[in-house]
Formats: sequence, C-alpha cells, structure tokens
Amino acid sequence: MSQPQTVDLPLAPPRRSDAPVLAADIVERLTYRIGKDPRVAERHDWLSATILAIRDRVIDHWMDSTRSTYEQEHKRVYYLSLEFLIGRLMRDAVSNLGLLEETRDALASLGVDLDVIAELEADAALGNGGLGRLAACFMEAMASVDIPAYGYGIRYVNGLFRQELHDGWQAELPETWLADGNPWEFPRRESSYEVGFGGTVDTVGSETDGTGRCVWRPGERVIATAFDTPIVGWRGKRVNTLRLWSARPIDPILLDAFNAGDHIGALAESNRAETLTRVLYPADANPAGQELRLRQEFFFSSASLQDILRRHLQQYDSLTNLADKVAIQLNDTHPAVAVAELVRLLTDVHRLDFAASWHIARDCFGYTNHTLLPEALESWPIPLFERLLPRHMQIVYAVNAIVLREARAAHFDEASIRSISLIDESGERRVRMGNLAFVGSHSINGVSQLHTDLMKETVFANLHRLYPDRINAKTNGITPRRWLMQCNPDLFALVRETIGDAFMDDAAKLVDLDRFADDPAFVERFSAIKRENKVKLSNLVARRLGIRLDPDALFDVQIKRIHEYKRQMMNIVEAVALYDQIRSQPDRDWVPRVKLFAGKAAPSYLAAKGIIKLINDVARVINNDPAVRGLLKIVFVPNYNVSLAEVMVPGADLSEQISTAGMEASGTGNMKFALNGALTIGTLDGANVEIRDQVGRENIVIFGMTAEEVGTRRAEGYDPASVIENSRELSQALMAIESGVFSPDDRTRHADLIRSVRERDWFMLAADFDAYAAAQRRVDGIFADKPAWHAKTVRNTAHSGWFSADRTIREYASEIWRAG
Ligand code: B1H
Repeated sequence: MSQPQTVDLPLAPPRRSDAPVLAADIVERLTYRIGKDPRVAERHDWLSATILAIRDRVIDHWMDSTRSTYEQEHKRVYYLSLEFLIGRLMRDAVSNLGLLEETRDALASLGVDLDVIAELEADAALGNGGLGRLAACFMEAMASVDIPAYGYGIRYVNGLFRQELHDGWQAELPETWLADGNPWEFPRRESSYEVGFGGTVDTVGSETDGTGRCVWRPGERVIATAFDTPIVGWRGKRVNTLRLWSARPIDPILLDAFNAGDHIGALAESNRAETLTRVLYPADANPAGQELRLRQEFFFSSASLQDILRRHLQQYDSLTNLADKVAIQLNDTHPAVAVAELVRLLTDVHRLDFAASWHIARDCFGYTNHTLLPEALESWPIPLFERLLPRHMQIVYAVNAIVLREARAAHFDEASIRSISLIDESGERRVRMGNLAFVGSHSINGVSQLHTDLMKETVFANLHRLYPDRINAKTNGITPRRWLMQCNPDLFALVRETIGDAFMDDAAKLVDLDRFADDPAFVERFSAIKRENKVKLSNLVARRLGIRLDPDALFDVQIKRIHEYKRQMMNIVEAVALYDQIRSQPDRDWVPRVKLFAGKAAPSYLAAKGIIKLINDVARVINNDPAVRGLLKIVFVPNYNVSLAEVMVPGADLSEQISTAGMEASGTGNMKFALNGALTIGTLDGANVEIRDQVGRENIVIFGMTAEEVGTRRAEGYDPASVIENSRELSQALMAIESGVFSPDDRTRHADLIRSVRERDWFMLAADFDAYAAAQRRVDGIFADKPAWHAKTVRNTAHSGWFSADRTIREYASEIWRAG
C-alpha cells in the first residue's frame, strides 16, 4: 500500500456519510456484495452490509494514514503480540468515525435496529485475558494518538474456547469466530514469507578473509500469509493495521503421493502447516511449554520481522538506519525469539556484521513484562530449541557470551552471573526467554509502578544491576472509547452534557466532574443511569440463566480469569460466611447483595475448575434457601468475553480486585470499573495502588496485607492452620464447605480445595480473610448511606481519566519508542 507511485493514479473521491447516503450505501452493499434482496434480507445480512458500508469509510482514512507515514518518513511502531483480544469491531469503527447517529438513523430508515444487529457480530477472542485485551486497547490508542503502528500476531482459526457450564463444571467448546466469514479482514497474498524450522546450519565462504557466514538450511518450511484488519482511531484521525499471520503449506497437496493412493500422507504437510495457526493456547499466566507453542512464537516473529525489513528496505534501501525508523515492542516473552531472529536476518541474510546487528536489534526492541509468577516465566529445553531453531541457538550462545563478559567485567559473583545467563543450568538446561528479551532490548517495562519495583527486586535484580537504565514503569491503560463511550452511552452523554466535550479528547478532563459529586440533581441522574445499567445486566442474567435479580441490591462483581492468586475462592468463602450470618441473625438490616462472577479457567488448571464448581455449588444452595429472603444471590455468568464485560462493567456497584498483594502485575478490569463509577474493594496490588492514589483513599476500600507484608510473612513461615483457628467466621465457612453442605451429592468434592488452604494457603486467603470480610461490611455501610455512596462513585469516574490508554501510549512513545 505504501508503494512509491510511478504513474499518477487517481485517488477515490471522499465519501459522504449523512444518513440518507449511508442508507443507500447499505442497500447497495446488501444487494450487490451480499446478493440479498432487501425485502428478504435477514438481520445478519443487514449486519454484513452495514459493516461493508462502514468499512469503505475506514479504508479512505486507512490509505491516507499509510501514505502520510510513508511520505513524512515517520518512525513506525510494531507491537508483537501472540494475543489480541479485540471483541467486536463494528461499534468501535462507527463510533470512532463519528458516524454513530448517522448509522443508527440510516438503519432505522430501513427498519433495522443498530443495537440488535450489533449483537450478531462475532466476538474476536484471539487472547486469554488482560494481556491480550491490553494489546487491543493499545492498537486503538496508538491510532487515536496518531502513532504509525502495526500490530503483528496470529490469525487463530479458533480463538479462546467457548465456556459452558455443565452441572456447574466448566466445559470447553471450540470458538469459531470465522465461521460466517470476517468482513473486517483483507487477505494480502503479496505479503507472504517462508518460515523455516529444523534442519542444519552451514558455514559458507572463508572465515579468514571475512566472507564467512552462516546459512541456515531449514528441514521444514511453511508460508506465512498476512491478513490485515484496519483499526480506527478516535475521530478517525488515523487508521492503523493489525496484521495477523496464517500458515499454509508450500505444497498444498503432494500429488504423487495422492496418486499413489496415500491420500492421508498427501495432505500431511498441509495439515501440519495449518495446525500452526489453528488454535490459541488457552493458558493464561502459565505457558504451555509445548513444541507447537514455540513453533507459533517463531512463526509469527519471523514473518513479522521479514515484513518489517522488507518495508524498511523498500523505503530506505539500507538497514543501518533501522532503529531510527523502527521500534518493536515485545508483548511479554512470547515473541522474545524475535531478538535472535532479527540478529540472524541482519547477519546471515543481509550481511551486516554480528556486532552491528546486535546493536541495531537492541536499539529496536523494547520488552514489556506482565508477570512475576515464577511458573509463568517462559523457558525452553535446549534440545527442543536447538532441534527447531539450530541457528538461533548459536546466536543465543553468542549473545550470552557478550552478556556474561560484561557481567564479569563488572565483577559480578558467580551466583549473580548464573542468574543473568540466558541459559538456566540449574536442572535440565533451558533457554530463558525473559533474559533473552531483557538483554535484547533497550527498554524493559513493568505494567504498574509496584510491579516495576518488584521486577527490580526479584526476577531481574541482577540484570537490573548490570543495566540499571533499562527498567521503567508504564502503568497500563484502557481505551475510554470502548470502555465508557460505547459500553455506557447514557453515562457518556450525561458527562458530556455536564462538563462539555473536552474529556472526549483528553480523558484527564473527566476531573471536571468532581465538583458535581455532591450536587443532588446531578447525582440523581448519575445513579439513575447506574440503575438502568443494572437492569440491563439483570435482564441478561434472566435471559441466560433464568435467575431474577433485584436491581436495587448491591451488585458485587468479580470478572477475570479464574486463578488462585486472584482469589475468587476468598470471595466465595466470604459469601458462605455471610450466608451463615444472615441465617443466624435474620433481623439485622442486611444490605441485599448480588455476587456476580464470570471467567474462564485454563482447561488443564484443575484447581481453577474446582473453584468454578464450588461457586456454582454455593450459588445453588444460597439462591434456593428461603431463609435468605433474597438478601444474597450468587451468579456465575458463563462464557466471559469482551462483549459480556461491556455489559457487566457498567452494571457493577462494587469491583472485586482482591489478588494476593505482589501477584497481580497490574489489572485493567479494575480501571474499567472505576471509570464506570464502581467502587473498588481491593488489596494494594498492581494498579490498585495507583487507583487509590488517583481517586483518593476515601473513595476506595483497601484491605489486607501489602506485598511487603506478604513477603515477610512467607519468609517467617506462614501457618494457615493457626490463622484459621483464630477466625470463627472463616473456620465455620471452611467447615461447611468441606463437610458437604454445598455438595450433598458428593460431600467430599471440595475437600482438596479446602485442604490446600488449611495446609499451605500459598495465596494467603486465610491471612487476609478477616480483613476482607470487615471491608465488605464497610462497603455495606457506605452503600446504605446513598448520598455518600453516590458521591464516591462519581469521584471514581471523575478521577479515572489518567488510566486512559492514550496516556500510557504517549509514555511509551516518548520514553521507549521515540516516535510520534
Ligand atoms: C498477564 C499474562 C500471560 N500477565 C502467559 N501474564 C500467557 C502469561 O499464554 N500464556 O502463556 C498468557 C498471559 N497475562 C496479565 O497482563 C497480568 O496478569 C495482569 O495483571 C495485567 O493487567 C495484564 C496486562 O498487563
């Protein structure tokens, strides 16, 4: 698209977009592109036709953006991520183009409801959780702050599995988002690259006269083909490209084998290639460690780098200025092998010398770390790495030699040197991808201030000592377009009416709402909108689960991946304790509460799946106990995804952010809730700390141990049994669960889960339990005092502007990428 033009071809004239023109365009697309008579068109036909009409408007801006980057020789940013959790795109595109009203009116004139057809769009779930959603928010924010950027990832045919509940247990079903076609993607046959695996490394030329170099001869090759999706920035200012790679075989079918009767063998190579980009690994925060995963990582890293170098060479004809024009951000270590691949491409293919290649690579790369959980740090067994990527193995060793030499020169002791090494020699020898990403990058960032501080003290302590200027904090952000404007249009309209339009381009201006927090007329409207959003959420729950909710109850929401460190278990145990109290003290003025949960468990994570079943078991008993008189309801909404979050976040009163301090790197759901006027109940973990700083301590409910206290407590030898003994509420709740009160059909079902709390309690549920329960009663107290509650919710919205991804992206751009 950025080809220099030799003949002056005419450009398409700009398009009008008032409602009548849009309506005519939609009918035109419906007729000639979809091939449907408007009189018999179904709702999904109208959706496709609408997307096509909108898409044309997107394309106009897309081409302008690409052309201007080229002409002005701007630096390009490349965001490499194995996950992009984008969700639906139509409302995003329409709204960012400023065509929401026009499109709504156009469709209405055709007898079609925009909100109804919007629900039919597939939810693209090419990610697991926060890391993937962050990549999606960043794509939209980079376009919004006018940074020329490309996202690179994999076009998984099957994204994250669909979750069903079968008798309260999670069941995983394939997600087929591409089944009805994908109108947003453009296949780019011309952008195809070979990616190799295995084989041998030869040396050609002569070592002595300097012509010697390595040539990797892969034993296996596949083709990576690009599929582009345009990402529209706010006000259509810029449209960037999300380029996802799909694998296909070099020979689709081995005809000789087929003709000889080997019909399966003839397709083996083809199946092998297609398997590469078939499914997203569903493990969040603990890597799969399988060969196919390493193949996926290399496949998309190599294709992306070949594409980056081709684009750069075509424009600048030289690679020596690569780092001036290219910034590559590694989204965690999943693309860390790109460090070795770039060095290989520069030396072996483009014939730069090794030292120059190494410096260029480091100047191009930045690495974002998203977790400190030891089990989540990627490393690959040397035999596997060497077999699949023999040349990269050599490069890793060569780089390691440089790093270790620098450490020795700095007088590091042997233990420090061992921890810095790219090779873990403590057991089976492995390549440490975190260390590779670190040494291959000029910037290494954490995703909140606390997480960054902990990075410096823990996993990267010695690398930080050797390279003290590299680690920096970039607190995550969320796009306020999707997470306020689009998901909460009534609140958005109220804010706009109240403080004007400035916050639409600068979310920090939301602070102007602060002075309305005690204005009764404003507060009444603000809370009426919250109630309306709770009604919408209740309707969804009634439709999907047949459970009726009281929209005046406190909606207490925990939605995120199911993980022991996130402590959904602490939440459900607290529900059991509350249930016990409601039954024993029926006459207290209990605040009616609905505890809503949603989230997926990694299919192989048995403890997490046990927690889902526990929640559902507890829900069944509590929801059906007449003694509770509706004062407490428990709901697990199945198949959590971006679209469900868009309903649950605006409908929440209370946001549960209760991870064991030091374990949640940032969290981003926490920001979405605060922006939509929910109060946080949370530990001082990840970005909760910064949420407290922004909204003020009076407007958030913090409880429990700090990260430091967790560390000390563990070091001292933590004994959960004695803690449990000293808490009557906790003991009783644990005993009830373990004795089968909630699982009469299988009384010992939850025994293992409870035993792990009693015996080890690595996530310190017991240590924080009483503080958590007390914090919940504080929440009840505030909720009962309506003016106080509402003032706090307004202040949460008013002070959440800093968590706009635009702010985060500007920090990356100025401090890491030097772009834009
Ligand atoms: C986060 C992951 C993650 N951290 C491995 N790490 C994966 C690790 O498939 N894998 O192998 C997938 C995902 N995800 C999350 O990133 C953090 O837990 C959140 O705290 C953080 O907000 C989010 C975005 O930075």
